[in-house]
Amino acid sequence: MESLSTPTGCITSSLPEEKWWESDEPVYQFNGFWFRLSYLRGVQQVLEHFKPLATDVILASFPKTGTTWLKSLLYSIINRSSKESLISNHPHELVPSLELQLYKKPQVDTSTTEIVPSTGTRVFSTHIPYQLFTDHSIRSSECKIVYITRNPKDTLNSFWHFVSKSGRETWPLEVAVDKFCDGIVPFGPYYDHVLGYRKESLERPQKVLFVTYEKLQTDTKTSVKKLGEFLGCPFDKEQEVEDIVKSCSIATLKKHEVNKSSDFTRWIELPYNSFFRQGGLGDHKNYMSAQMIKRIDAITLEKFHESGFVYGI
Ligand code: PAP
Repeated sequence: MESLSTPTGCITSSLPEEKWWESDEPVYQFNGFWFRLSYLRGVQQVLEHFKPLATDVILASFPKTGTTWLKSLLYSIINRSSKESLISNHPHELVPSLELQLYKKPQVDTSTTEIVPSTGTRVFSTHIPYQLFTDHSIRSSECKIVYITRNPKDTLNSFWHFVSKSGRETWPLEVAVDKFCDGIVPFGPYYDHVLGYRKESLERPQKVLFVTYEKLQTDTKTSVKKLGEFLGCPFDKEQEVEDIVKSCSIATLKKHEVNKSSDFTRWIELPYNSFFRQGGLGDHKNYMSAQMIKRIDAITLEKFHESGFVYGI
């Protein structure tokens, strides 16, 4: 495993560099995956210093695959009566990202009580690919991991809208498709990211639960019950499940002032409301040409279907 530490402290000088979006900072390739410089430092800190507790729950995902939704669900499942918390806190503040929030600054101490909720179960999120974690991190810990993935075309479509909304120059969809297919997007390649966690979920199903955005959409109640069982906090009242499904729905979350706010968050230079858009299935069809869809499907066939994972087309 390649290390990021260098004597000069210039962590990117030896890493391959690519432009993924003309006006934005480049991405750097580190152990097969691409990162923005502003994320790389946090990633490095997490990989070197994060020591999970056996009781921790880690929400892992590729960007734009349903992280915000699953944050609200996991927080609610673990803490049960969480409606009030969801009204006044953005899901990304209830479940902080290891590399984008907690380890962005050096010398973070994740044992502080500040991030330990009443149940004592800490929930963190990460976009770091499973392949990058060493044996002394989340791999060997007893902690549980819930990974969410989403159809590649909807993932890219959501990512493209998110980037375009950032208010700087637009990211032409043709370029976005090109970069996504080449794997050159932050935390990409998407396909390797998904397959890394999927493999671990097949080998260690007690440790890693693999969830899809589509299943979560089509049968949210069953998915919530399954999450409760996996996390060791099953439901005995149907009403509790229904309440959680409702309070975490995009329609409900979008109504809260904190989630409507156009103020910039403290952890990323984007408004709070940019994490909630349409929240449906198949929206890529409204934006991508038949040729773009065909191109992504061909890669999905090769990377997913040919490895036995029939998903995403
Ligand atoms: P992140 O990786 O930056 O945290 P993430 O939350 O994974 O983003 O993805 C955002 C997508 O989830 C958006 O999808 P869209 O662009 O296709 O609409 C967003 O609308 C959707 N989303 C956010 N909250 C919910 C929710 N409660 N239910 C369903 N989808 C949601």
